[in-house]
Amino acid sequence: MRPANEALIVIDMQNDFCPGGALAVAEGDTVVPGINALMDEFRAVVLTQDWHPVDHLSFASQHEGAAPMSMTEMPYGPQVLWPDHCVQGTQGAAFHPDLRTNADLIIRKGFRREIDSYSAFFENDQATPTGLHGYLSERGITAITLVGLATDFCVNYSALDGAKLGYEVTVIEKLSRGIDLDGSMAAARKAMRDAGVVLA
Ligand code: VGL
Ligand code: ZN
Repeated sequence: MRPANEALIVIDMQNDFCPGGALAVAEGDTVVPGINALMDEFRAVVLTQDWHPVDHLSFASQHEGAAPMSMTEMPYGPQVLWPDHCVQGTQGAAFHPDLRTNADLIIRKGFRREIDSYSAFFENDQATPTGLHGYLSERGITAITLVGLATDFCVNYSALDGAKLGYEVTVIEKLSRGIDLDGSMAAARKAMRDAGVVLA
């Protein structure tokens, strides 16, 4: 059993990010058994859930003529336009059916139409908090281990924000899978390393 100051944060293990889903990550489902087993080691387990309104502005469908996986400019900076995914209340937004959901907290993100939210700590404007930092700090948690989907987006941005907030951050790469859009996997691994994140 890990000490009480350590939390496991399971990022976006949802149907839409698994094979057959709207924004499938290759082999995304293969990490479920390992994540389930790891939950037993931690006294604090948090799940995150990508949770978009049907007209979310990160969806290519909301931008006339835009193709999925193309780029746009939002007021807060560049943004990938995704296929519609993780719409609130749909099966696609539900957790993978085999994922253990006996977590202490489920944090939902990306529910504001105008702002996407990759990180579990801050939305993509880098300013709007999700509340996770308040929760973890009130519980005295100082070290976090991240697993889940996708390595190069939500796991990466959560790890970078966690490091910025002063947490000791570990990403377990074999319990995470990436989208790899235009070299985003290599860029994410370098950014995490540079920020002092341990890639285990
Ligand atoms: C994610 C793209 C869009 C993720 C979420 O969980 O990595 N990626 N929304
Ligand atoms: Zn999303």
